[in-house]
Amino acid sequence: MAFVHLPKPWQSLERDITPESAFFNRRRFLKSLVGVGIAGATLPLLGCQKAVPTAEELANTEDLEATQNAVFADPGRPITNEILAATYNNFYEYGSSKNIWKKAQSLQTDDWKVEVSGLVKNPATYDLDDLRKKFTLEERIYRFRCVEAWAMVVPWLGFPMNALLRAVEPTSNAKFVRFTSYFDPRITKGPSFPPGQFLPFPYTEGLRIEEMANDLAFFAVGIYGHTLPNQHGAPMRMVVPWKYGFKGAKSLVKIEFLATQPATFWNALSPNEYKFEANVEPDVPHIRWSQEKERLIGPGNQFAWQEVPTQIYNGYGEFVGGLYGKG
Ligand SMILES: Nc1nc2c(c(=O)[nH]1)N[C@H]1C(S)=C(S)[C@@H](COP(=O)(O)O)O[C@H]1N2
Ligand SMILES: [Mo]
Repeated sequence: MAFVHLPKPWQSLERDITPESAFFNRRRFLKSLVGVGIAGATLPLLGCQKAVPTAEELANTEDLEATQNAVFADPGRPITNEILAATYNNFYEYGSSKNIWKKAQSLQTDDWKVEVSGLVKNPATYDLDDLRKKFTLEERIYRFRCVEAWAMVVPWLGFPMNALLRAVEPTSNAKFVRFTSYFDPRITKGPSFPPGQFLPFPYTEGLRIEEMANDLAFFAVGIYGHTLPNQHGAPMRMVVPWKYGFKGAKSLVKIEFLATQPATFWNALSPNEYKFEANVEPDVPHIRWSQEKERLIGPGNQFAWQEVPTQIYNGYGEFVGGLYGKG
C-alpha cells in the first residue's frame, strides 16, 4: 500500500456488469455466469486488453453450509458483486496491484494446518477438517473498509474468534495475539518492484486479546456461500470489520498468544500511516488523504463508485466502542 495509494489509471476496472442480482441469490447468480464470462467486459492494463475472469475461473471453491447470524444479516447496504470483490484485492504476497487473483491461484491449500501456540493452556494444530468440525460455521454480512478508502459489503462464512479462545484457553499472561500469513518465496513472490524481499514478510497482524475476544472478531473460511478463493485469503483469514482492512491477515498459518505487542507488517513498514490499532475513524485522516468518505466498490468503473460517509468504527460502535472508552 505504501507504494500504490494514489489511484493510477492502469488500476481502473472498467467493467460492464449487471449489478445486484447477487444481492438476492448470490449462488445462482454466480452459477448463471459460469461458462459465459462477463460478456464484453475488458480490463485495460498497461495499455493491453485483458479478459476479465470467468465466474468459472473464480469459483474454484467448494460450497459450505453455514447458518445465517441474524445480528449480522442486514449491513444497511447492498452486498458487493462477488466478481468485483474477487478481482479487486490487496494481497502483497502476490504483487502490489489489485489484480492478483490469478497469481494467487498458485497457493496450494490441501494439507493446510494452523498452529495455535504461545501463552495458552491447550496449544493445538488444526487442519481444515478439524476447524470445520470443531467450530460451528455461521454467515455474517459485514461492511469492510480498506485504509485506502474503498469499501465493500461481503457475506463471510466462518466462526467467531472467541470460539477459538474458549478452545485454547489463553493464560492470564496473554495480552496480545500475533497472526501470521503463509509465506514461501517460491509461491508468494511479493511485488516485482520493489523486490519482495524488501518487505517484512511473512505478513503478520496483531490484536489485543480483548479485541480478539470481541463478538465481532471473526475467522472466515468462506465467502458468498463457498470456501474462500485464494485471492481472498484461503483457507482461513481474519475479519475485524471495525478496523481497516489491512488488519485482516489472510491465509493464516500461525496464531500466537503473547505478553507484549508484536510487530506487524504495515506498521513496521510505515508506522505513521498504519497504526497498530487502526480503527476506522472518519475524523482521523491518513497522512496523505482524508478518511471522511469511502467509495463502495461497484457496479462498474472504479472512478464511478458510490461515495458515502465513513462511519466511526465502520458503524460497529455499539459492539466495540467499550474497548476504546467510547461505548
Ligand atoms: N497476508 C496478507 N493479508 C492481507 C493483505 C496482504 O497484502 N497480505 N492485505 C490486507 C489489506 S490492505 C486488505 S484491504 C484486505 C483485502 O482483502 P480482500 O482482498 O479479500 O478484499 O486484506 C488484508 N490482508
Ligand atoms: Mo487495505
